[in-house]
Amino acid sequence: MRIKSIIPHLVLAGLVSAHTIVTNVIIDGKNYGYGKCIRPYWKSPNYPVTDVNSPDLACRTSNMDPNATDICPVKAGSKMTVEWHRNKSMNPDDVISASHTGSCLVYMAPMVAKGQKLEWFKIYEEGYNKDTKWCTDRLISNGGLLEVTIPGKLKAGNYVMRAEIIALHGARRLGGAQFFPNCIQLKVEGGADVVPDGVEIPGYYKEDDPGIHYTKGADNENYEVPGPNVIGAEDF
Ligand SMILES: *[C@@H]1O[C@H](CO)[C@@H](O)[C@H](O)[C@H]1NC(C)=O
Ligand SMILES: *[C@@H]1O[C@H](CO)[C@@H](O)[C@H](O)[C@H]1NC(C)=O
Ligand SMILES: [Cu+2]
Repeated sequence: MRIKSIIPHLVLAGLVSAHTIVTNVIIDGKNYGYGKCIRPYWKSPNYPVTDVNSPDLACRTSNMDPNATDICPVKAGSKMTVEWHRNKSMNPDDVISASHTGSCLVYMAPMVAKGQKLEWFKIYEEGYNKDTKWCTDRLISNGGLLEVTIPGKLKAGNYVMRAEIIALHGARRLGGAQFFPNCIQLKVEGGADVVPDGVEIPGYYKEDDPGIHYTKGADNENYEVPGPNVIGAEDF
């Protein structure tokens, strides 16, 4: 039983092209290009994190020094685009394997020095919708582009944005969900004085959360995206 459940994962892990990263951001009409303002990738950039307690669940990197990465400016209340692809070719047809269906989540946290705790609040989530199906399905048909709005009342300053895909194709097995987070460094301009409370990642996710240990099927419309609630309208 155990061997049977492990083999499909190894087979999938071998298909590196099946996986995904945030390759670039587009802010205020400017495409910053591959890797710009994104915390350094792993050696195999598009591999998933599978251990919810791994420090890599934060940003899929071991380099959490803010000074290792540029910071891109963005206006509070504006929309920006986070782009997902399998690799730096950034081919619109190459977003993530169609088999890797799952949810999309976007968090932000005030930027802190290396070694200090990032406190993540959630600004966006998308699970399953009966018309557009899984968030990953919509992303694939959208060429990898995910649009998010920076809360309009956010206090100006430096933030880390954590954009994440949780692929659920293996999630019926405990520990089988695949996490694809990447972190974008942003300088938020304008705004007001709100800094929502946040949670710790790793820490908040448990491997048996209903949105993480999940069997896809007839009940997909009731799938609950894991993590804290998206921050309320009063913060937008
Ligand atoms: C990106 O992935 C595609 C499809 O898997 C592959 O054909 C291409 O060579 C890869 N490009 C790079 C730069 O790794
Ligand atoms: C980043 O660089 C600035 C200026 O050189 C320095 O003051 C700060 O301590 C550095 N931060 C970290 C986390 O190393
Ligand atoms: Cu995979």
